[in-house]
Amino acid sequence: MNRRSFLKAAGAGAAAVLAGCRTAVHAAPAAEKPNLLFIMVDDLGKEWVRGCGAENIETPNLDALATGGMRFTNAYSMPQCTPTRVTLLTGRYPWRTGWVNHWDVPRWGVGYFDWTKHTTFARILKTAGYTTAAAGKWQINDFRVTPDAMARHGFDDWCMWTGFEGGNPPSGKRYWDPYIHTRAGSKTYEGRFGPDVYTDFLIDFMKRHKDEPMGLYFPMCLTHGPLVHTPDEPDVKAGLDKHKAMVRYVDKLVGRLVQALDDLGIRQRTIVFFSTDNGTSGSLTGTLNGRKVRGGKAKESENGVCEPFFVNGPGRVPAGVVTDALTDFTDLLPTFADLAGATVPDDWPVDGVSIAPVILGKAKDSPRQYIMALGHGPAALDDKGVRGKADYATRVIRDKQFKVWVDNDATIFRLHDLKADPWEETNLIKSETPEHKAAIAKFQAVVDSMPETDARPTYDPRAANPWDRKPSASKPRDRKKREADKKARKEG
Ligand SMILES: [Ca+2]
Repeated sequence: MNRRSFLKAAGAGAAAVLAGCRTAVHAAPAAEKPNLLFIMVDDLGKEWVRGCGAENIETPNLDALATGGMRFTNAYSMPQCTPTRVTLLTGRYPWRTGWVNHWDVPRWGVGYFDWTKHTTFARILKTAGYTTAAAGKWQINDFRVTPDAMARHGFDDWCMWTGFEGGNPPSGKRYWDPYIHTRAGSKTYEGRFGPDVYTDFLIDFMKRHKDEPMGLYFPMCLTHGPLVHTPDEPDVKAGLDKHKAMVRYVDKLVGRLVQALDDLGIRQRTIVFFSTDNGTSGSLTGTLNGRKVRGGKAKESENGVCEPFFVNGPGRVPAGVVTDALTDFTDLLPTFADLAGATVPDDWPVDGVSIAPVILGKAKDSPRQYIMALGHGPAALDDKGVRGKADYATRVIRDKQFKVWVDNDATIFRLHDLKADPWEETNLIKSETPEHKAAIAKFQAVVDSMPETDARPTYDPRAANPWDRKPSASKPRDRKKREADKKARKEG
C-alpha cells in the first residue's frame, strides 16, 4: 500500500467506526473459544523477572507461565504508558492513532480516548460472543466526565484505579486506601491494598462467567511508583526493598489468578498472557544475566521496550518453547481476534498481525519483518488540544539482528547489531559493510512507508473542566531545544 492509499484507508476506517463496527460473528460453540487473560505489569523490565534472566529476585509463578508455555524474547511494547495502552487496545501504532506521547487524562484533562474514533480488542471480542472485564489502571479516560467509558470501550464490567484526578487528592492512591471506579461509582477502599481489590474482582468475575468465553484485561497498577510496602512484607523500608516486595506481590497475584483458573476447572481453555507496558523506572537498578541494568522506562533502548512476554495455555500452547519470533503490541488485537474467532473489521486497518499460529504451535515464526516502538515524554497542548510533543516522534525499528534509531526529522542516526552488541554500545551508522548498508536500506523503506507527520489524537471536544491543563503550560518544544536534544542524543 503506498502512502496515499494507506492514508485514505486509515481515514475511511475512522469514519466507519463512527457509523459502528461491522464484524462477522462466528458460530463456534462457546466451549471451543479460549478465555483470554492478558496481564500487563506497569513499569517492569526483564531485569526483574527471573525467567528472563533476572538475578536477586525470585518470581516462581511468572517463571512457571514461561516454562509451561512460550517465552518470546523479541516482544516490543512502547516506551511509556499511554502509547503502549492505546496501541494494544487498537492494534495501531501511535503515529497512526495520534496518542504518541504520554497523556494522563484524569490529571491533565482536555483530550481523551474517544470510543467514537477508535475501536478496541474488547469490542471486537464481544462480536464473537465474549464477556469482557478489566481491572487495574486505565488512565486514558476521566471517569468523572464519562463514568461509563469502560463500557463504551467494550468492557462488561470493571474495577479500575481512577488515575490521579486533577483537584481530587484521594484519587492519587492506587495501592493502600485505593480510589477505585466500578459500575457503582468511584470511592476510597479504606485499609485495603488496591492490587488485592483488582485481583479479587477478576477472580469473582471469572466465577460468575466461567461458562462463557471471557476476555480479561488486567493492566496491573504494580510495580509503578510510589514504592510501598505490601501486605506480605509490611516492614520493608528501603526503596529497592519495597520494589522487590512489589515484584514478589505481582508474582503472588499471578499465582492466585492461575490457581483460580484451576479451581474453576477452566485452566484448559484459558490462554494467559503476561507482559509489561514499558521498562523499569530509571531510579531502580536490577541485574540481568550478570550485568547491572538501570531501568529503561521512557527510553527506546532494549531495556525500555523489549519486554517479558509469556503465553501459557495447557493443551493449546506448546510448553517449554523459547522463541525469537518478532512481535510488538500492535499484534495483540489481531491475535486476540484470531484466537477468539472474531473478525477484525475491514474498515479498521491495523498495523499488527496475528501471532496466533506461533502461539498455537502451528507456525515456527511470525510473518513480521520488523517491530517498532515509539512514544515517550508528556504530550503537548495547543489551541486545538492535545498533540504530540514533536510533529514526528523519534522511534526505533528492529529485526532479529539489527536495530535503527530514527530521529525527529525521520533520519536514521544509529544502527546496532543486537546479536553482537545487545546493549547498543557501538553505532554502525557509518559502516561501509554491505550487511550494514543493507540493514539501513531495509529500515529506510519502513521509514518511507510511514506518514511524514504523526497523526494528532482525535476526540470530540468536551466542555472545559477546572483541572484542564492550559496550552501555555506545555507548548511543543521549541526549535532551539529540539536541536540541543538532538545533539545530546547523537553524542550519547
Ligand atoms: Ca508504565
